[in-house]
Amino acid sequence: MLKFENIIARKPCKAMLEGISTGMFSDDKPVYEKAVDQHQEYVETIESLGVKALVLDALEEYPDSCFVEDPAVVMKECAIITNSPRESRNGEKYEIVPAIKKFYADEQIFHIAAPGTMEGGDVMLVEKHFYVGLSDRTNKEGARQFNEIVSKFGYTSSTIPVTEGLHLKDFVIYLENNNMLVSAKMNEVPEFHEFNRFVVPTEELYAINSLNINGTVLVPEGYSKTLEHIKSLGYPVIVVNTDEFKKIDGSLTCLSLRF
Ligand code: CIR
Repeated sequence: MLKFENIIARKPCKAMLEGISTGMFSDDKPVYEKAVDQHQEYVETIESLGVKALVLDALEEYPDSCFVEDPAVVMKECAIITNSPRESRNGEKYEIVPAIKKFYADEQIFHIAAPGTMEGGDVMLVEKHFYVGLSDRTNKEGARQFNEIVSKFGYTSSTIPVTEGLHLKDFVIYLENNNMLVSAKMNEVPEFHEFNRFVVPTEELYAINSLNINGTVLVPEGYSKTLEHIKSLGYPVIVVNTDEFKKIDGSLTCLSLRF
């Protein structure tokens, strides 16, 4: 099992009201003050599981900058700075570097370069294999460069088309111990058939993006069927309210880099 010692998070900014939204989960605007409280609760919950948190200051220039999972992909051996194709998010890749440099030496830091694009929400690690979603945010060239980098460290990777919405991890999550949460569509993907899959009911789609932190699974508030399933697999669970982030398509994994 992956053992995380650190997370990097970034406080939400007031400009999050202008964050990008597909309307996939809600048409409402987030309430900044509530988001601040929810963010703090998220960080404290992860800290309560024995993980150290580096919490970065809010960045008003980038409405979606609290979603630090997207501008970088981190693992024990290296960090990869990604390259968002969305103009309002692309500059986050520069802003995350100082935090990354606190943990990684220069020779451990790599970059996805144009014409390659990628966001971390499309990258899912299963043991030593990365599944990389090909989406509106991550293209084939980005996935090719990613493969070249991670293969230096003994990882493999393959691509999975994302056709339902934003990122791969909105539709499939690996919970460890061979367990996966999937959408009905991801349930059909042959690469995932070797896993013990739970098809999350359509009305609970947001709960796919649950997050295993060192054996305990954080589950978004309000999704009883998925919660009961995760409990039945034997995981201790903690329910976390991320409703304000959900309004701009942000879920649990998006709010941290974990390593
Ligand atoms: C965006 O559309 O970029 C943000 N509003 C949401 C990003 C969510 N990130 C993630 O799932 N990793």
